[in-house]
Amino acid sequence: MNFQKICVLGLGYIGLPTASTFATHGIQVIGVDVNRRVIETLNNGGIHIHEPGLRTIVEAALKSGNLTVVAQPEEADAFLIAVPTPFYGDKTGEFEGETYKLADMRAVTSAAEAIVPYLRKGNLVVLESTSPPRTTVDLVKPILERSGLKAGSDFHLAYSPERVLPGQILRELIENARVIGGVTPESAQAGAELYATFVKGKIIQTDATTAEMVKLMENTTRDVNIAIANEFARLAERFGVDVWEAISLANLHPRINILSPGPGVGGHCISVDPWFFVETAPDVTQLIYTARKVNDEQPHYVMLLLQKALGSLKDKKIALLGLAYKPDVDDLRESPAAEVAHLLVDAGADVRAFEPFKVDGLPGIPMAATLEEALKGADAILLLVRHTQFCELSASEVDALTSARVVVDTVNAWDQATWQQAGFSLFRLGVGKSPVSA
Ligand code: SAJ
Repeated sequence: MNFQKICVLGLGYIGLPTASTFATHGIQVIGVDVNRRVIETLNNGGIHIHEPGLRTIVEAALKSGNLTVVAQPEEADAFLIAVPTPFYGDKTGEFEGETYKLADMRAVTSAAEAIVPYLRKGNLVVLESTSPPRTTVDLVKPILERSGLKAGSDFHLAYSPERVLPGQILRELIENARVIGGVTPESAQAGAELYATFVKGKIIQTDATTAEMVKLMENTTRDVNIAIANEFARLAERFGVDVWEAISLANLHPRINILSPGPGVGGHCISVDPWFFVETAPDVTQLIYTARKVNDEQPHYVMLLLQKALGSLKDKKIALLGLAYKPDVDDLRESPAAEVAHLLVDAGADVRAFEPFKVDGLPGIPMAATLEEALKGADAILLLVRHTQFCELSASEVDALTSARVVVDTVNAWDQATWQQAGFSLFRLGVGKSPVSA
């Protein structure tokens, strides 16, 4: 197929990099967003998303005239849907007494509806939003067929999961392997031809529901593997073992790769996607459900660890280091560190959080503008994110800035012996040998 003009619906973390990359590869791209502020920001030369290199490519795409940002779709050769699929905050499902979260598919529904008036014979529509299995055939296809055209014969329809890592999006968009699942083999072929515009990784064709499952399976596997690491941490504390040492020894086995325990699982993918399986098949997803629960409980577990180290939390001054959902990013969405902060505030602790990548932090969490400010006068230091700059802090440097003697490290950043020598009691998550068991 010959693609000269495409329409990308949703200019968020995935849609904007994708639209800009197509535009800088010579395709005319109509970028559509329902949020007027997003459109204004982009058209005024600004950017609403932090991602290394994104500003440069968006500027280049706009300057070339290949990218235009508007509120409504128009006729095009292909339509890409890259809108968010979060879960509902207030609606849950229930299976045998256990509640689970429900995907909010309203943005996908409206994006598909917005395409209908512009859909023409021979067009291609690709859904990229992470979605529950069968969304392409059971939700998107019937909406698009309201146009009077039939998917698979009059127009092509495919699902292609986005698998890029935040922080590496622009590189991975081009280099990663890309799966395209069509409602027919011809639809998959049309999708493969579109992405071949810039994808250098392998492009693999399959059916739409397989492609949807692939994405959910990747992130669910990661979630379950982190859950078992978190459970190993609890076991190690019980048995007087250092889980970090045990994991590194187990990982010497050629077929074992245990992930890292920590304060929980955050971000808008791994802590969300497994629910899409649970929601659509609660009777066969006990393991996935339990893993989600283990990871969601982890912030509470960290609070208990701090409580064990410190006694009561009431009015204790806690210097909380890191609020981001993972190391060296400024993204605080679904962050377990932020969840810990909220739990501590609710428990009456006097929290001062320092997040070097976003010093403004989040509403409801008292913030310190600098590390010095957070540490000064603290009763305890709680390390929640493995930011490089925190890993590089030495015990003596910290000693000079604080009167706190209790330090809790949830991410294995600091060496027990060095910190003990500097006069701190260092408690580490998953370490039964630490002062926790003394
Ligand atoms: N985490 C741990 N222990 C670990 C690894 C991670 O507790 O050993 C935590 C992190 O701190 C973080 C959360 O898990 O809170 C998720 O971080 P991540 O780096 O595993 O994943 P994301 O959400 O940044 O990106 C993932 C990636 N998926 C996989 O690695 C399978 C990425 O490729 C996907 O594109 C992305 O989800 C997505 O958009 O779905």
